[in-house]
Amino acid sequence: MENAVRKKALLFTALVFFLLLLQLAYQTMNDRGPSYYSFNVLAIHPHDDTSFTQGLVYHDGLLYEGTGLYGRSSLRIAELSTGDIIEQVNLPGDYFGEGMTIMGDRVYQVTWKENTGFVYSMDDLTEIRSFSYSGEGWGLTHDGSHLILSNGSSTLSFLDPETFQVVRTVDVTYDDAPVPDLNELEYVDGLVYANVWQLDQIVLIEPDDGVAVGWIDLDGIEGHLDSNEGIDVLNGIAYNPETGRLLVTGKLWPNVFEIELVPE
Ligand SMILES: [Ca+2]
Repeated sequence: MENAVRKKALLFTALVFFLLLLQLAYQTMNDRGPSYYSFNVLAIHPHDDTSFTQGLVYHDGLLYEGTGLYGRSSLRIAELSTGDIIEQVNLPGDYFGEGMTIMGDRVYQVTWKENTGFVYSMDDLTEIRSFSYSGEGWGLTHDGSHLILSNGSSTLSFLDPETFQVVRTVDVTYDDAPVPDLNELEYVDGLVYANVWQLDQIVLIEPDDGVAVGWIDLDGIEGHLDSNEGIDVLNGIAYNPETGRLLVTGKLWPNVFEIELVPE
């Protein structure tokens, strides 16, 4: 009898201990602060230094890029390793091209203040249709179900890829303060990576609640450029899922950098 009681007490203690451990593990997971990364440059590729980069996506050894400025906006496909442009379509002169993304076999591209987006076939950039949306267009990516659009504020909009209606929006915050100037985007492993306009910083965003869960500090990356002459700001994030590396560039930059993240 005494043994049975002792066994029960032991079991109960073990259970309490297990539950405490579980709670501790759960707390550790949820209390985890933001992650901070610096970078290592692993490869440097050529990039058209007349390209005012606004959107960048990697796919099968190719770099898809949307470029801006009135009269110079385009969508192009280039070989990553050589920078050679394989396909290019130019936007009408009164459209300022902005972010682009590849979803399924289509390329979506938005424009800055023209409230117009374009859909192209992925292979040869044949225009399939155009669409309208309200507000400015800056960066564009997708999470597999919705297009994700930035507009220079701290708000991301999730759009239905067929109707282009806004399904929901999320406000991006870091330490409970808004993170403004969100620009070029890339969806990587469940997070939205965003260039912050005019900063050498990429913010990692939890798309459900907009909380900034990490930062990549790219300060000093411009020192790796073949030339700094006439360059504009960092803008352009692509992701190679085969290597897990990010590809980053900037407006009018002569290079695209393949980088790995270094936890700080
Ligand atoms: Ca991108």
